[in-house]
Amino acid sequence: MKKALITGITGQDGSYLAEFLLSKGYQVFGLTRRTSTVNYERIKHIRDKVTVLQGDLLDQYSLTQAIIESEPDEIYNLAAQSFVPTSWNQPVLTGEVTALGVVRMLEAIRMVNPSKIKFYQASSSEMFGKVLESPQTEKTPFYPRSPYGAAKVYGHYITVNYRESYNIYACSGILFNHESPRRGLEFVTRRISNGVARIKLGLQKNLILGNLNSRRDWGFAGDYVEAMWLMLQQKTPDDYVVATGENRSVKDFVEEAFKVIGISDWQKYVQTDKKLLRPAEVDFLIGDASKAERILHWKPKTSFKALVKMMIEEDLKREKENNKG
Ligand code: NDP
Ligand code: GDR
Repeated sequence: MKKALITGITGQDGSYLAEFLLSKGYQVFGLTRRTSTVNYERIKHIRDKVTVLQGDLLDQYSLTQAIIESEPDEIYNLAAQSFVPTSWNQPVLTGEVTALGVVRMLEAIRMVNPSKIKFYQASSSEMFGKVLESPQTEKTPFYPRSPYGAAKVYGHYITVNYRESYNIYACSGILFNHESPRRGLEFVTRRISNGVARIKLGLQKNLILGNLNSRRDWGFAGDYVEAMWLMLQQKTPDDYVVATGENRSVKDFVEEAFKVIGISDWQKYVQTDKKLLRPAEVDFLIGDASKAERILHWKPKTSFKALVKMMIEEDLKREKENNKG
């Protein structure tokens, strides 16, 4: 039985990856940080099947200890301060967790078992930022536009560097935006799906958003975790872009979401607020995942329309449940 350690198991991707690895017969360990209120909402359905270890990307000793205890074949480093706007409010914390957290994890591997443990780093299309070419590939130069993007660039290069310096099997997955009903409520797609569901149920009148014109390459998180795993099953470690190759604006997402609940004049319900604009924006992202398709035989399975529908339906169910009686 293979063993995997997932940092960020309580997050969106961590929960899907844990499910996926359990279905492949893995013994799954998850690193969670201490909080005053326990936060296992996304993994409550598999809580009895995974072993939770306490640790924090800010704390070197706890990472080393988690590896010694779990003896993993594979480590998926998904933990991060992952919300871009927060990275302007807390740039130092973002650097500590999202950038230096990666090298702490790699150092822990180097200390415990560098020849056995395979490492996956959750890199991001935010590294491309103010894009220098389109579509973006593994060879496109980086131009991050936020403290978060800059931190991910460090995480990416330190992963490549540990592979080249110490021969560690380390991969960086450059994943474009991926969403799901488990997405945090602060991210735009979930803000839209939840807001639209609440409007449908008469619980909310308007949806307030920021920049409606930025464009993203949106996929489904459940599809993307398979690509993470595939990267660690190859003969040699490498870096891969994971994307759908399609891009849409925030406005397109809003329009499609309102369509699901049978509303075509969505403009009546949507307002914009300048406070939600960012100091520097990433206007346009579109990924070229042909390397992942060629080598990993990975392709996205869920269409944009199906993703929006799935998110609205889940939010309708959840809001009905929360507001019954
Ligand atoms: P989430 O924000 O949903 O999850 C982040 C996870 O990191 C949570 O489990 C959180 O724990 C944990 N975490 C945060 N800080 C620490 C810390 N100091 N020590 C230990 N754990 C910590 O992110 P996603 O699941 O969406 O993303 C997973 C990874 O992929 C992230 O690294 C993100 O930056 C990256 N990424 C995501 C993309 C996306 O579109 N979703 C695209 C590209 C990259 P807690 O529950 O306690 O807050
Ligand atoms: P992003 O995701 O910054 O791409 O990072 P987010 O959903 O926050 O923003 C996408 C785009 O939507 C615009 N936008 C809004 N965003 C939010 N959050 N709230 C709003 O009300 C709103 N209105 C418009 C934003 O300006 C932006 O252009 C995500 C995270 O998961 C990162 O961790 C990950 O690395 C990248 O995706 C790839």
